[in-house]
Amino acid sequence: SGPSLAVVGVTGAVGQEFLSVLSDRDFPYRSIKMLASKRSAGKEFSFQDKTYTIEELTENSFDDVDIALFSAGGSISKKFGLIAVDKGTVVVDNSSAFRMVENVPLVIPEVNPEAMSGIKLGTGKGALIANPNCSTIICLMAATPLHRRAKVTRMVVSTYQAASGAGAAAMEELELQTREILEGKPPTCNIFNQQYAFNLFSHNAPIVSNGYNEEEMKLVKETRKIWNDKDVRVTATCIRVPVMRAHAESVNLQFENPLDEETAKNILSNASGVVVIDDRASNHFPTPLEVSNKDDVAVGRIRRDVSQDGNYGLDIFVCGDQIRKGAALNAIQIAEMLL
Ligand code: 11C
Repeated sequence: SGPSLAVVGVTGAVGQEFLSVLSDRDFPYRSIKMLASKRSAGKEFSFQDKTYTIEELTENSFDDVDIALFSAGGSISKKFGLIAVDKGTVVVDNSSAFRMVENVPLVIPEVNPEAMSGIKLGTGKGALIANPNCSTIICLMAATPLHRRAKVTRMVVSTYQAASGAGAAAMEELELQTREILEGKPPTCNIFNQQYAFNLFSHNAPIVSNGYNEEEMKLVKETRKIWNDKDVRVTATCIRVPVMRAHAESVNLQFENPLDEETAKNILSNASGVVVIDDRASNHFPTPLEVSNKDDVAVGRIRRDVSQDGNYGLDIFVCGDQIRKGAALNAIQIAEMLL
C-alpha cells in the first residue's frame, strides 16, 4: 500500500540517494518506477529485495504515478515535470527550474511546511513542489530557528562547497585528480577545466550581470521566498572546495532584536534536524566529514559578532550533507508530508 512513485534520474548521485533515503525511512509505496535517459534504460539493479529494470523517461512515464521525485537537471524537469503534473502527478523537483516560479512552493519541511498545505494526494490534481538549492537548505536549517526568535535583517554567507554538488562525475574526478597528482601525473580536468584536488576556486555556476554567480544569487532569492520576507538582505560568496559530499558555510547574522550566544545555542540544540557541535575547549566544531551520510545539519562556532554593538549579531559555522539534507532527504521529507 501507499502511493505509486517514480524516480527520475535514478542513476545520478541524488537519484541513488533517493533510494537509500526511501529505504532508511521505510517510506511506504505500492510501486516504484526507475526512470533515466535512454543510455541507462534496460539496466537492472536490485532495491529492497526486488529487481528493477531502468526505464527510459518518456511522455508516457507518468500514467498512474502519484509522486515523482525529479533530479535529472533543469531542462528535464521543465519538460517532463510539466507533463507529469498534467497527468495528475505531484512532482517534487530537485532542480532549479521552478524554484522561483510564483505559486510553486519552495519547501524545507522544518522551515516552511505551510507553503505546501494546499497540495494533496488522491485528488487527481497534479502539482509542483520545488526543493531548494543545497546551500540554501543547509544555511536556513541553522538560521531559521534564530530568525524566528530575533528576526534576521541581514545575512552574509560564505560557502565551502563539496564535489557532490556538481554530480557524481565531479566526485569521481576529485578522486582521480588526487591520485594523479600524488603519482606526479598531470590532473584530468574535464569537469571544472582546472585543478580541483589540493585547490579551491569560485563556484562554477555562471556569473550574472551584477558580478555574483548563480549559486550566490540562489541564496539571496530563495531565502526571501522561503522566509516569505522580501526585505531580508542577503549576500553570499560561494566557493568550491575539494571535499567529497558535504557543504560547509560560514554565516553572519544581523538581528532586529537582541539574541545572546547562550540563548542561540539553546535554540539550536532544540531545533529539529540540527545538532550543535561547539566545543571551544577542545576546538571541536562541525566538519564536512562528520556530517557526511548524516541527516542532521551541524552548527558550531556560535559566537557574538564583535563588529556589532550589543547582541545584535552572531557568527555561526554550518555543515550539512549535500546529497542527503541538501537534496534527497529534503525531497523525501516533502513527499512524507503528502502521505
Ligand atoms: C552545488 N548547489 O553545490 C550546487 C548544485 O540549483 O540545484 C545544485 C544546483 C541547483 O554545486
